[in-house]
Amino acid sequence: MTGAGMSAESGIPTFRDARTGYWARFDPMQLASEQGFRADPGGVWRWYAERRQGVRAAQPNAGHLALGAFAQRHPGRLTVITQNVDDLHQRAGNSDAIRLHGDILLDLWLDECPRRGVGRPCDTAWAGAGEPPVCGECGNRLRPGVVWFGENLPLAALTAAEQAADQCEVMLVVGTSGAVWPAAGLAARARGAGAWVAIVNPDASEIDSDAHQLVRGTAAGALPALFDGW
Ligand code: BV8
Repeated sequence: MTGAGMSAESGIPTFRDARTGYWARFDPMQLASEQGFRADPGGVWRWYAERRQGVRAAQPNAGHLALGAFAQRHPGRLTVITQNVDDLHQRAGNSDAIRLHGDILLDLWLDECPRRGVGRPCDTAWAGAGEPPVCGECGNRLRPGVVWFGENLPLAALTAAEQAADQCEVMLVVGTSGAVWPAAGLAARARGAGAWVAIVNPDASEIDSDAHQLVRGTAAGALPALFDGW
């Protein structure tokens, strides 16, 4: 189960790392929420556009590649659950990674199309510079395909993640502060179901007590060593 720290060595800022994290520069509850978007669609859209640029420029790091290589060597033995909205696990070979918080590179319509069934559904007609595209007919806006604070996680993804936590023998929790729920509850769920849980993180997290073993290392440093030879 991975968090933002998994992509830190690919140059994608973590949320809470005080030195570079988004939390340090923006109010995430303001920006990563539906009310924040409705209050300032252009400002939130530009924040995501900047992040999308960073994701597209990033490359999977040695940690992503170690997980991808293991999955190729042992089909069906590794399930990746990620809180991350980038595509680095997928580009490293874990194409079936469970996305708990969606996909930053995807666009969705903000509202149900009022004309569904009576005409062509919403069609992006125009977008002012730095503004989210808008349907010229009904004013519906596009929004990033991520799960915002206060929004439910996709049921299929959450169910698949819970099943993996219930059935796995080992859960590695990599690069998460354990601050965001319900993802943060998956380590305790796996431990409660009998799994051996290890946390890979250079710093303490809010869920360290759920682990049998703490690996004080980074994703790109520790994962290749952990998976070497398997
Ligand atoms: C929901 C997409 C029903 C958007 C994100 C229970 C208790 C308290 C609060 C709640 C609760 N249940 C629900 C809530 C409310 C809320 C929540 O959890 N709030 C928290 C902040 C208190 N949860 C929700 O709203 C969720 N929805 O539950 O729906 C509901 C609805 C309303 C009310 C109740 C229930 C939706 C949550 C999803 C939010 N969307 N992302 C976007 O990206 O813009 S979350 C966002 O944070 C990212 O996905 C990120 O991945 C995620 C979690 O953070 P981390 O991944 O852990 O990243 P962080 O920066 O925190 O930590 C990085 C870690 O990496 C650090 O520990 C660092 O030491 C380490 N690290 C650094 N470098 C490295 C490293 N590790 C390894 N290697 C390195 N090199």
